[in-house]
Amino acid sequence: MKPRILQTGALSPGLDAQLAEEFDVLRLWECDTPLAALADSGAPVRGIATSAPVGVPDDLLAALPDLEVISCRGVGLDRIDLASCRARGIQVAGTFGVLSDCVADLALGLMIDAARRISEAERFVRAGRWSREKFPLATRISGQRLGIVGLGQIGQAVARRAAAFDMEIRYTGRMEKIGQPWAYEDSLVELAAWADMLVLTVLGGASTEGMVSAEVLEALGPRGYLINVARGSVVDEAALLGALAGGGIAGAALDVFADEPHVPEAFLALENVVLLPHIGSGTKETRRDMEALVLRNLQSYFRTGAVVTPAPDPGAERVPQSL
Ligand code: 8YV
Repeated sequence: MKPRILQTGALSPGLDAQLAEEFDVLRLWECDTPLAALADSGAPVRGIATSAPVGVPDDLLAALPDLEVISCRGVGLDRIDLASCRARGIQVAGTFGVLSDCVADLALGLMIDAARRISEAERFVRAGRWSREKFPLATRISGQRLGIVGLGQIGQAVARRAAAFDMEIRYTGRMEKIGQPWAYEDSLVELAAWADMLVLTVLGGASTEGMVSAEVLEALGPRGYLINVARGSVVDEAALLGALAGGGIAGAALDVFADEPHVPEAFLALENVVLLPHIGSGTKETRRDMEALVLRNLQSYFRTGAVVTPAPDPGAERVPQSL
């Protein structure tokens, strides 16, 4: 008999079809009353396939007493209660390893876009302003100082790329990483004060909520840029809006927001911010690899009892805080 799993939302036509072939899938997003559908579902639900932005809501987790495994498309697992999964012996897998390059590529793109004002310049040309006005000078990124917040796989991939731009690199995080060539700074405020650009590649969730505060933005200062490819929750959005509008920082580039897909109106009116619809891992190649891993984690669990790319242990003494 095929193991019964629950899918929280459509992932891709290919993966949805593969999941349906291998498992007895309860498609939650097609149910009018999802929790009632669970009660009627007959066979116990043993697994979940989900995506990082959706995660597993707490009421759903509580409604699945037989749950054994969660396979998530993505690496930011802040919408899954890892501690309670661990307490219940539920294995949780993310798509670690396969999206770091793509997210780092985008971070570099955003760094260049924000500093060189590429999106703004493009809007300038499209608006027919070139023949009448001069486009203002931008800021060089080569040779500038880059502060990375969270030196996990993505942060390291950003650092390697930035090194090719002769950038000076420092990082902060919960702990110093042994064996890294980049200088560690234990205070985020100090890192921001040193840096020309601050790139966020840190995990979301309670431990990092609002960590880029008004104080951090003030330290980054009027010549500094903030790049966020992590989670919107890491930044105090009201403080960021104030800093962008009032010249407290030079600019920002954001792929993520606190309440996606809603982007606060006030951002839309600002020229000095690049706004993207959470596309860090959004390439055909990376999504194909992520989807293969979502499937492989479930297959591996049901064949061997262990997922291939497990989430870090939330009970570990020093839990990594980086994506
Ligand atoms: C995607 C992400 O947006 O990995 C993450 O944490 O947020 C992104 O890769 C997501 O997984 C798409 O479903």
